[in-house]
Amino acid sequence: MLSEPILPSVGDGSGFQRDQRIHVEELQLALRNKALPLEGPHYDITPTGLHYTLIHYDIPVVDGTSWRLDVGGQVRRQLSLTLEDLQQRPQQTLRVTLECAGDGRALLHPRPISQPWLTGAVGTAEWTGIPLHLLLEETEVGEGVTEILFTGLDRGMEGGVEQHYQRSVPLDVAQHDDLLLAWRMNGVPLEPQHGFPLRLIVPGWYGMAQVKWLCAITALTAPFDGYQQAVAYRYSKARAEQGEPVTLMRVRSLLIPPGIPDFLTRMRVVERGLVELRGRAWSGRSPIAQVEVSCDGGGTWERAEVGKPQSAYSWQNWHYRWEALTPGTYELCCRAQDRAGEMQPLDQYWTARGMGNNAVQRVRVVVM
Ligand SMILES: Nc1nc2c(c(=O)[nH]1)N[C@H]1C(S)=C(S)[C@@H](COP(=O)(O)O)O[C@H]1N2
Ligand SMILES: [Mo]
Repeated sequence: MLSEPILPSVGDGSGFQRDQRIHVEELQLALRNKALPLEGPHYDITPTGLHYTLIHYDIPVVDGTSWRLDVGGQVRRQLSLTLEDLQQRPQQTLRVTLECAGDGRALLHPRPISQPWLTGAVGTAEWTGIPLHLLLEETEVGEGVTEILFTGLDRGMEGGVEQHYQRSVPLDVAQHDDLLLAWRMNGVPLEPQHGFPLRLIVPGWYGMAQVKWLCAITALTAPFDGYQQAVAYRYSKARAEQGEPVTLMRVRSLLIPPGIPDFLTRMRVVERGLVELRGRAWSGRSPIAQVEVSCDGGGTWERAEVGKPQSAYSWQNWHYRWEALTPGTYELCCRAQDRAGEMQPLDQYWTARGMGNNAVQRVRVVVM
């Protein structure tokens, strides 16, 4: 049972509903799971301390020397590997943008109650580890295997179900060259909150697939129907409806708020003149085709300059010169379109669990 909502939200100056009250439990989650600050997209690679985090239960305390990864299920050769065993195998480093599927949830009206992300449940890091397909080849996945299941050490209750955090990916996805079992983030061992000692990286997919604190990999011959797969990460119009599974990141962009902020409201104050607007855009399906900027809340749009992809899986930068010549109040927006033709909507993308809301970001600015 949730407590009575007691805290009126004051908004972040970006369209957050002022009339909706938040529950203390949402605040509690928000303080455990932090977002990338909106100035964070200045960095190509997000400094680890600024990378968003999402942890369903508790961060497990893991002793790296006694830890093992068990690979089993429908396989020819079962494996039980130490971290050293894994590190002696071939390694690969990939720059990957991760985003939580619930990013933008707290901007929804009505607001689904869960981790109340506004914007910024996103970050980009360099992940180093062993390509998953090498381990699958070594263990020899057996006949009839359709999915590979990943189990985290963390345990908790969710929707009344006691569980380890678990997710599966279809076999053909698991066999892709670029999935990693990563033990390094930005050149150093994973920090506890990011999955020490080992996590899965599934480039292009939303965060829920990137299982942290991995302890087991299991080859399955039937669809995994655990909570995080069959219930939690679904697109549906009602909680009772199962809906479609959440997979690849939907197209999205962020704008770094210009000028200086007001402490409480985060309203921006900008000096009159030419203002260089910058931001990032990404999509799990394809590179970005274009980014547009609006200075009047989405009424009129102009093309921004989009930078080249720095890797197949990392966000792209964009910039736009805004001629802020007339004092007044403005609402800045940016919207990206990917090469698959998907474009961010002006209106919210509402689903019962608040997944994949990629509506355009809004930044209120006063030009002095
Ligand atoms: N074992 C485990 N893995 C997990 C989670 C978790 O709670 N437990 N959260 C997932 C979700 S929902 C997201 S968005 C990403 C966040 O990864 P990060 O905290 O490293 O940014 O981890 C995923 N992997
Ligand atoms: Mo997430």
